[in-house]
Amino acid sequence: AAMYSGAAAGPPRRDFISITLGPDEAVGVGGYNNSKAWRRRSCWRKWKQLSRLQRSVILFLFVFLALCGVISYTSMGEAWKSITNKSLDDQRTEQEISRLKLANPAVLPAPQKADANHGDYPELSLQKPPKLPHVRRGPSNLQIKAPQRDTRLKTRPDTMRAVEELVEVDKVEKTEKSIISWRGAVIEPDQSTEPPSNKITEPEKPSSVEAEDQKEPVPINERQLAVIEAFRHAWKGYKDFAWGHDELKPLSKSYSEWFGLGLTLIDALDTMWILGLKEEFEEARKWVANDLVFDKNVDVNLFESTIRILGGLLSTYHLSGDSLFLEKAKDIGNRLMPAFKTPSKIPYSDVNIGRGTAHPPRWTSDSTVAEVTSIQLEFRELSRLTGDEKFQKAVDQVMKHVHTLSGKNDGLVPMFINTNSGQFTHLGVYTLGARADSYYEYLLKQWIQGGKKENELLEDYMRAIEGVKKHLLQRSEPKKLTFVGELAHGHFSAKMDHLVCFLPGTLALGAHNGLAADHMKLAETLIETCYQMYAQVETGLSPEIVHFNLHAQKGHKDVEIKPADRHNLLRPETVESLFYMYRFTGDKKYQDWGWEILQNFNRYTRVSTGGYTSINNVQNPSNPEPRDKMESFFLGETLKYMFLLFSDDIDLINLDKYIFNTEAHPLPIWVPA
Ligand code: DMJ
Repeated sequence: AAMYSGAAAGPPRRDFISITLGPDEAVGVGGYNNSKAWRRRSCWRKWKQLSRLQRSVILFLFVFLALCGVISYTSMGEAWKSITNKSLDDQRTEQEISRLKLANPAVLPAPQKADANHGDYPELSLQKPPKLPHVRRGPSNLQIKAPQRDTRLKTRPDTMRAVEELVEVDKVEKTEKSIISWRGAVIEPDQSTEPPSNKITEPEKPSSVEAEDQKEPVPINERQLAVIEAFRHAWKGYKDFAWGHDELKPLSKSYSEWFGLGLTLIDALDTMWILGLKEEFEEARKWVANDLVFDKNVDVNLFESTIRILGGLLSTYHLSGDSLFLEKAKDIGNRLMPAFKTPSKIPYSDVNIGRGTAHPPRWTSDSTVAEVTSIQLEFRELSRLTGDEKFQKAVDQVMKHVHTLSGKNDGLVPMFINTNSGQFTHLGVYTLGARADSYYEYLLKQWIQGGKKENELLEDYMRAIEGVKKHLLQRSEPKKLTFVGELAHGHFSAKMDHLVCFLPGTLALGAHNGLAADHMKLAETLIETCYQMYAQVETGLSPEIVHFNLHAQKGHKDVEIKPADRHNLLRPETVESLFYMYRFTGDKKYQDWGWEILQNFNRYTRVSTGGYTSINNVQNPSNPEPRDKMESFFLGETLKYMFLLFSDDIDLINLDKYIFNTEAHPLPIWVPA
């Protein structure tokens, strides 16, 4: 057998070293002995048989090959090492880049130490006003981008055609540019919103921001595009005829003033941010920076200005990271504080924000229960951001006081409370509609905002829902729709305000947060009822109030409408609940119902020259009798909830991280899930 290349049996040639095996050693000849000892001995014998020269050459070759091996191993190793190092360096750079990307989003500064313990309520996680750059956005590749396609929009009465056109444009543009990154909209509250106590006991959670940031952006769909189109149409009217004023009067091409504070503009700020309307947002921001002045001799309603103005500024601050909005929020928050200077600490309904005086309405010293108990999310957040606990103290005191009051009926509250005595007045009337509605909503939402620790709030909420079940639920005929009626001095009334349609969404939110599963069941039946309040009406739009039929009558539907109640103010509650229901169930029927409602708003309330109007008669499709007013909540709430309803991106305002105030302004949950 050849030992070295080129070696063959036969006499050695000069330039070859060959080993010739004797016939007795050839495999297969004689007996085959392949034992290790035999092989070792046999090799040694061969080696001995070699000439000196042959042995030296073999040894030389051995050493030579060994040296080559060592040299080439070292140089390969170096090359390998540098390749590996380079890729590690690259990875690090990418991580740094992504960290930098993440540093830009609306990030709150680390919370300060809270030194006060507020009884049953969680400690304030106070924060110093952050030092933030003027306007902070995600890095260019992540920045929220106003869809270019919008500039090509044409204003057409027929929304479907407009949508088709949009979709066509979208299809073309999808090939031209990257999809808008909604993660890039930085809709992400900072993890550092946790109260300090939690910071100490709980380790920093792995940054979900980082993980989510790497998610594929969810593209905007056709229905969302239709919402953007509707918003831009509404905004056009506001901009052309009511810029800087409270509300647009789209038919008379003018405006109405309530507080004289640019209510629609402020209410719509975070909607523009969420919809990605960057240009509009920037323009509105300029107005806030240059023209929004709170030092005005004007009476404002404490509740309305809290939920719309304070709430709107706080949420816009969180989404954009722009400190301008926090400064403005502090300003209005401070100016509203005189409302709490009452004998009972139950605030007055009205405050003069220029003079620093407050008063109840002229005819009474009562305040509305829903109003004094639905300002808490905003004032508590203001305390957390400013480090000034006075805001939270004032509103927590109201809740604690209401918690102890008598006059409730299985958790259901009357509609009025006296600012002198602190007692409920007009006892015996219980509703989940006007004047009581958001009391129930804010019990649950404060509990969630504060990290589910404030037991009194939860107790009051759970008891109230039991009260609703016991006293206010009935079923209509013929469709057997479950609805929430009213109780007046022991008498049940089958009347339900459209306002009550916030309830399915709130119940679903509670169930999502671990409360009774039957709350979700109830939510499902109630949202069906709210939808029927639209579907059973000629225009497909709900009236302000309906009365349900308790007895089947030939030719009668479940829903009856009184002449005085047949207006529609472009309210959000049903769409709001549809949004929650879709988020928590994924059932597309909720999106379809919302889509029907949007189309009917476009059919009956859209004004061709810009804007949408409330209408007087939802029962008359040929003349719905436009009222000539676009409420600020149409932009602040209705269109925002529509856009969120149609989205399949659960991180577009993640409900485990944000809590919506009653005007649809998202505020961070202090201890996000
Ligand atoms: C809004 O101002 C708020 O949603 C409030 O809670 C009820 N009324 C309007 C919308 O209908």
